[in-house]
Amino acid sequence: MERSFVAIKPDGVQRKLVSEILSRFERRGYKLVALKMLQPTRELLEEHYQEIRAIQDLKSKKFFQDLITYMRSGPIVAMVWEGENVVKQGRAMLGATNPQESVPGTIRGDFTITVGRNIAMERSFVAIKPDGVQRKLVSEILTRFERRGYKLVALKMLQPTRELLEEHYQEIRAIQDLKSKKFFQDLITYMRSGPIVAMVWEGENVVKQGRAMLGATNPQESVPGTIRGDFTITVGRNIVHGSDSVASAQKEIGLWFREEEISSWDSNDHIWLYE
Ligand code: IDP
Ligand code: MG
Repeated sequence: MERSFVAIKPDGVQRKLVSEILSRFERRGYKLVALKMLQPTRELLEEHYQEIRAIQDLKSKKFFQDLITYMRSGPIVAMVWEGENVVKQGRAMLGATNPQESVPGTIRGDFTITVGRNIAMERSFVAIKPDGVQRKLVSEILTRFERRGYKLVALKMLQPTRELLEEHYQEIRAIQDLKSKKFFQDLITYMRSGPIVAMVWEGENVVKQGRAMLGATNPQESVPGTIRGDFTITVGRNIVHGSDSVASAQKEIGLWFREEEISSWDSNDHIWLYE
């Protein structure tokens, strides 16, 4: 049996993710052997991060000081978990250090956006297709974008016209025209079979990361932890749409929403999501 030290940093506590993170280790089957909330001293943190300090000393002290300030910005929750291979598996459960590289299903992949600065905000058009609404997955899909930290700036339920959908899928129509019209007509019929929930989400790199959260177009290739990998079986019923580039996001947002339907607001967790 091995033990690992795991700590929920000040942003995790501020964002009310203590229970979520505890639950992930518990349900995996690891045994909790120590737990306390504390506000660490500077000395403790300098000792804890001494290897990072050693490297940083060579270049700049700024990064290290920012790290200490961040770690002292509120209480943390320190834990020791015990179990077979818990050090390596615990790291796997956390996900990559950089949330932009953390995959859905990991703690960082599900709840964090950035390690960086100078963030360029982006918007993506995301839609819950008629099968997603029918299958009562509206709240589940909203939850996944909210918990990641993205900001909802537009939302409406609507039944799209044929004209809107033909415009939305015009690239697919262009390709399909060359072979058969059948697939395109089926797609339009499917997309008109019930109401859709259309949304605009804002945040760092939300177009690319939103696609990663949806999973592959074909559910047979979507991995567990993604929306399609968790809830769908076949490509013709894949429950969600997400813009595939910043350019198509712009086009799609303009198509589905009027300017006044997009809300500009400050999210109060911004300072806990972005450095
Ligand atoms: P995307 O939605 O992941 O961006 P696109 O290639 O843009 O994927 O295709 C648009 C939508 O058309 C898909 O989400 C899916 O609903 C549908 N679709 C794509 N390929 C097929 C197929 O081979 N059979 C049935 N439906 C498909
Ligand atoms: Mg597409």
